[in-house]
Amino acid sequence: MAYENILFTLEDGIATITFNRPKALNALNGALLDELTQALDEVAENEDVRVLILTGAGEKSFVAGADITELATFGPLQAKIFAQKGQTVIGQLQALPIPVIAAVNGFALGGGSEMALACDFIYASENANFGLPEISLGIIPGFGGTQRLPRLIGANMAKEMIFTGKMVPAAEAKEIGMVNRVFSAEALMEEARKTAKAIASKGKVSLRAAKQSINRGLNTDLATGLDIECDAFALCMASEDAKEGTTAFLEKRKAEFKGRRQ
Ligand code: CO8
Repeated sequence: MAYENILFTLEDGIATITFNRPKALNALNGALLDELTQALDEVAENEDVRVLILTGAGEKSFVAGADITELATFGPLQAKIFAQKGQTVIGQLQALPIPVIAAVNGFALGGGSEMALACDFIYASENANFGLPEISLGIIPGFGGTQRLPRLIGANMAKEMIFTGKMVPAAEAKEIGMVNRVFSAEALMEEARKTAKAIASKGKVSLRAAKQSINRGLNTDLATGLDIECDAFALCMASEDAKEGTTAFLEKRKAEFKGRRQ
């Protein structure tokens, strides 16, 4: 379908969703969130998609947060509906069975940081800045920031970011474990695509099992997590991918995964 607030491309199994409101630094309004919901449905339903990359249009911003022009008009009920809409679509993003990379090319503030936090990992450009500035607006993060950030970087670091609302530049975000790698602005998308391509060459079934094991295990105790891993491992062994991967190793050739869902 045609989108107005995002761009959607698919090439060699790698889908890219680009937040596309550069004049408002790609701020998230209701219309954009609705389009993102539809695009994520498209991604989930299309078996050809192996990896998803999220990025922002223009050179300045990934996403500068929720659209404050829209936010400022909300009463409590509208705010709740908007927060639920954001949390639902970000939950949908996190629940995608395929790997998702955030390529953060500039500001990732408020809902922008929260969007990136729901991806599997973050690559950033040197000029990227992360932050949860809601406290300076008299509100708090409402798209999962108070929950996902402490799970990633620890409660104390997350509290410092959320209580001060300060921006954290890319290099520091890498140091505290929020970002995996930092590249020049020019190299960011190429590097994200290179990694996406390497991941896309692996088996779809085992990628899905690994992602689900990690995500479900993070929210449980070790013993339960290990049970989840055992079950996922056993299911993998029933897949064509596992047959191909192990046979290819024994035949001393490169595995060719079909990427079929089973
Ligand atoms: N919403 C709407 N418009 C925005 C936003 C935004 N979040 N951010 C920037 N813009 C607009 C500016 O208004 C400006 O528009 P115009 O040219 O028409 O005046 C344009 O983008 C360019 O911005 P600036 O001129 O301000 O650019 P600078 O380089 O000077 O500054 C900053 C860039 C630092 C990013 C600055 O724009 C800024 O501080 N933006 C706001 C960042 C922010 O506070 N984000 C958090 C929003 S709240 C949030 O995300 C909560 C999520 C959960 C909500 C759930 C509850 C309902």
